[in-house]
Amino acid sequence: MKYKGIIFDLDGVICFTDQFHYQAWKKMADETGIYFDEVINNRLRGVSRMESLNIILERAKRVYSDDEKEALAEKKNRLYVEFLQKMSPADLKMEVKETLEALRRVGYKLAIGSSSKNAKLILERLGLDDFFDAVSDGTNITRSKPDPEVFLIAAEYLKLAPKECLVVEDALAGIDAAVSGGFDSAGIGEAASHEKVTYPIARFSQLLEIEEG
Ligand code: B16
Ligand code: MG
Repeated sequence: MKYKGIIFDLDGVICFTDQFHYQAWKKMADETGIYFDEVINNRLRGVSRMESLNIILERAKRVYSDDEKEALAEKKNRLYVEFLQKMSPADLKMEVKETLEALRRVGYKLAIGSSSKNAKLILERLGLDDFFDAVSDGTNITRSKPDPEVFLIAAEYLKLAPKECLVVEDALAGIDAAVSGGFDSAGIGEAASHEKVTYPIARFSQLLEIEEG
């Protein structure tokens, strides 16, 4: 096997909570009187909560204090968590579930490398709380993607070197993070077009072909 471990981004790879992020940010922005749309939302993929807010505030008509920003980020998160509470194992795509199980059978160590502070809640809602060998997320990092910290910590949790791990990402910032951490990567969605991605893939199940190749 070319790799011993696989580190998965969560949002956009294992689950699809983009619309929940969008709707929660949109409500916060509308109530605060700040313009926000799906194009701006695309720039928030893989980016931390506070950095996402800073991007949204580029369209604000005044400067917000740190305390005000905390309050806005908390408001968005409360709305977002309400959506997450409605998720269930039925929201885990069969293709994702079966591929993860097949990769596990092959003998890979499997980890999560997500910017989200809600990663453990999402895994629990999907019925994946005990599935991964390690979870590195927004609660154990000080720098968000494109910094490689979240993936370096995931590799450390797996007791593997970056070269022994493959990172799976949907965000351009996530591929940048993988590259600067010394990881090979598989890019899905927008990340498949990154010029430095090792394996562009169109479907999650193609990870099984990488293992064979
Ligand atoms: P939270 P990922 C990222 O998750 C999302 O893509 C990004 O849109 C979000 O702002 C970030 O998590 C922080 O999420 O507010 O829940 O801490 O793609 O790195 O799994
Ligand atoms: Mg993502």
